[in-house]
Amino acid sequence: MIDLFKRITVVRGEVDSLPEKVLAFLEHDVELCQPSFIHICDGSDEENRLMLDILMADEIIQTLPKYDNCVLAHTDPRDVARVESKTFISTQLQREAVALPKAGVKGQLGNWMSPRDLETAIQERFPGCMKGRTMYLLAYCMGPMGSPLSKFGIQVTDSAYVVACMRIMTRMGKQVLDAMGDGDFVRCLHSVGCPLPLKEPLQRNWPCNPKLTFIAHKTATNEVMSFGSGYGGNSLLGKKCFSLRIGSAIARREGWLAEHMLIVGVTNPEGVKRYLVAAFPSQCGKTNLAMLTATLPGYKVECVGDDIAWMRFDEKGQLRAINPENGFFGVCPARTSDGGVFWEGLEKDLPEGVTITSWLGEENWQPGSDHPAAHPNSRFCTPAGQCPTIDPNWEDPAGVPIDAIIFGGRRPVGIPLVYESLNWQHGVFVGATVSSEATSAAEYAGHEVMHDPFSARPFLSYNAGDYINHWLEMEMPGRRMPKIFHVNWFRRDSKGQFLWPGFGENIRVLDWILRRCSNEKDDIAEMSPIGFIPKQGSINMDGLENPVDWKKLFDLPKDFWIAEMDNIEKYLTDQINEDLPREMIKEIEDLRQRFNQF
Ligand code: TSX
Ligand code: MN
Repeated sequence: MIDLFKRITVVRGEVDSLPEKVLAFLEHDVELCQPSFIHICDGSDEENRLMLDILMADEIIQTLPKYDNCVLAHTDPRDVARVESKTFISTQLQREAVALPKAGVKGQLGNWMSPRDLETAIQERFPGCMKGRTMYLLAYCMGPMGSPLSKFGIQVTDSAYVVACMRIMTRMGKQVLDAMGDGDFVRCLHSVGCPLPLKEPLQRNWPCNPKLTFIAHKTATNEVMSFGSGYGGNSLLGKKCFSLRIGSAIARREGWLAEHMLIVGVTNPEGVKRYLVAAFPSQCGKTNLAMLTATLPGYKVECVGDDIAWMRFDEKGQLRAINPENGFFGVCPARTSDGGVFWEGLEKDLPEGVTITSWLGEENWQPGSDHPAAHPNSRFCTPAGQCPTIDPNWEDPAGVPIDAIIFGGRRPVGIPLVYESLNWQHGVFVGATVSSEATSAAEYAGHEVMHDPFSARPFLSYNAGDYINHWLEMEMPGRRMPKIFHVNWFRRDSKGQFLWPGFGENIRVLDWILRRCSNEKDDIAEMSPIGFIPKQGSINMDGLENPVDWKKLFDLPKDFWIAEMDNIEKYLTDQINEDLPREMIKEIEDLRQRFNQF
């Protein structure tokens, strides 16, 4: 046995029984972080109870007695979101990681760090960072166990909160170590960055280190290093770090797609079921769409995933998708005095006499207060299998067949409810030019429309020009290319009123989209400069509470679009410059041409 472990108490599991490569990884990180204890996670219920007991004792979580097996954690108010400015991709050459912007332009498509600077950053943070704490080692699988599309990861962390959440968000435990054998895995190191004894008192008992927070990815070697934050997006490394950033780098090498997309199955009244994926920037209600309750009779929407899709063409040329995750990490609530949860909009449903405690701990928070009860980025974490509308095929190792890809954004003006791209290349252009009113899930504020190519801007791990190229290269003879659409639930009239009721009524748009994918003989679309748009009356509007103004929903104001095209061209050429595939320049030219003739 290695000397290193003699000085450290292994409180659970046996380091000797670990696969050789896992042991080498553990050894390296033990030497670096110097924990006092080691715990090899087995993923059992008993272990989970132990994690929750530890978190209760540390007063990090409290139970919510109104529900079974449900706990609430309040974080340090400084640790509530992903931190894009502190998220880095490290590669030998800068241009591998980020596109070279035009001279004098600040790049917005990711932060690069040189291997030397990364080493310095690591040495400034990790040595001794787990002193006095337990290092947990957890083996996990992204994707259904046994699926050829799944991938393994190992995360070491000093947070019991992370262990408990990773057990929900991934397939985690001993069965994964057994299945992995001496196979490959993504190496993930996480520390909250608060060695014991503490140098500063904790805020709300939540260990974190906001000053030194930093998340780095070595895409060439499948490694993630995250320091200083316990917030899910920064600490549950299977999700954004592995499934999107490392995942898309692997996908590029291996010829598949790792995308920031929900996956749903839609069944129509004839019983025909089709699957689609959709990408939206933050604050567009992606999880709401993934868990849609259809208002049209006879339609059913079932959820495969709400955040990430791993997609590959099979040997028959059919695109198939898996959800690499095992849980949902959704936006939610504040606590009520009866041990339940509350979120903005549920004021009317509060039982008599029940009061709300805000996320900052103020009791008797009142609806209508000048600040919200829940932090706008507060989250729940729950197993996907518990979703009432989970798709029966959600864990199919082969993945589900995908017929349509939807992009979308929150666009108050100019962009119609739905349109279909003219072909694959035009669809890639539609994805590359996604924009949306700004987000609160990251550190931005305000309401300007921001570009978010493929809704993946915060998750890009290689040059955006190469990313677009990779999408273009998906099209090959013998492949049945899915149709690509764009939707906008958020168009407003001149008085600021939403033109589309949204939510469950969006099934009407999904129905139109899937009819377009079914070679239906009915002629339901017509050509426009931006692509195919629905023929008037071709979207089922039966039973809508209020009539919709078709003309305003589908109008293509020429002045808006001329400005939009200038804006798109400037953004793509400013940001991606020499690395922009010429196909995108061609698409802008063709779009201008089509508007000229319009
Ligand atoms: O999630 C939303 N979706 C997708 C649902 C499947 N939201 C909420 C966004 C915040 C995350 C929406 N908000 C949607 C939508 O389709 N549409 C809107 C805008 C809207 C808001 C309120 C109304 C209508 C539209 N109310 C009435 O029409 C009465
Ligand atoms: Mn997401």
